[in-house]
Amino acid sequence: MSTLVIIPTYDERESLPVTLAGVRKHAPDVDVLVVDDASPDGTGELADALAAGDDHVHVLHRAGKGGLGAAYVAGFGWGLERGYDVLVEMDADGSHRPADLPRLLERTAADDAPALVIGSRWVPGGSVVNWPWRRSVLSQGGNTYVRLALGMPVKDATAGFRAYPAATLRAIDLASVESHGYCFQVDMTWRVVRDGGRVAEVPITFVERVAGVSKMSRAIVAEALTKTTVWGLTYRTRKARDLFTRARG
Ligand SMILES: Nc1nc2c(ncn2[C@@H]2O[C@H](COP(=O)(O)OP(=O)(O)OP(=O)(O)O)[C@@H](O)[C@H]2O)c(=O)[nH]1
Ligand SMILES: [Mg+2]
Repeated sequence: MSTLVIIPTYDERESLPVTLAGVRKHAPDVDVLVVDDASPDGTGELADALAAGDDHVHVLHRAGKGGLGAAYVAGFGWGLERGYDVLVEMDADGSHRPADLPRLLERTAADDAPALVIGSRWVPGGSVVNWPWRRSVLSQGGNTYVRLALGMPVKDATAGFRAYPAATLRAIDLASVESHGYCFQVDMTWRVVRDGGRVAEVPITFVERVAGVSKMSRAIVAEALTKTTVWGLTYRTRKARDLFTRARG
């Protein structure tokens, strides 16, 4: 089975080489695609230099900062065109441990493989290292809200370490995915669940970045909150309307 690990980067000069080396060590057979949005700190050029010395590493350059979601959609397109069987999302900043990657891939390769495998912080066995309590509360509170608003049985829908069988991504109209930050992860999860896809959560240890700057912002949290609420209300209204129509008809 051929696997592509997609790593979006924006100013990750310090972290990227460490993450890349970790992936190559723990999953030597997989290919890696770095999707760089013209990082001002030169991460794109660094990625090119690393790719020049390793056939398993590729780089996709984009013109400017377009958000995590757009970077992944471009990376998915690149990977699907080339026929990869499994496409993995992974941060460059060290938060997603390459050591956890083989367990994620194992679950994806199983006979009864689900439509999506999430590396989850909020299932038994999962954890977060070095987060201030505020970040923890935000993530757990956000995920509880997502679960209730969308009625989706997923503990960590905002998680960014995940593996998709190609068939799952082919069934999604990727061009219509407009979400940017964490919201992109919720959006994708919701699309899988709405289409009847099964989601599995594998516990991971999430480690707060030690170098570089977080791209998390108030705008990203607001986007996730607003869109989740709208999706939940739209879905419930539609379901209620269907029930009503059926009862009358
Ligand atoms: N190509 C691209 N990558 C991005 C963009 N925004 C964030 N990233 C990358 O996406 C990954 C996750 O971003 P982070 O800054 O770690 O954001 P986060 O993980 O939500 O926030 P923290 O938990 O605070 O680290 C990192 O590898 C970033 O470099 C973007 O606009 N374009
Ligand atoms: Mg991060």
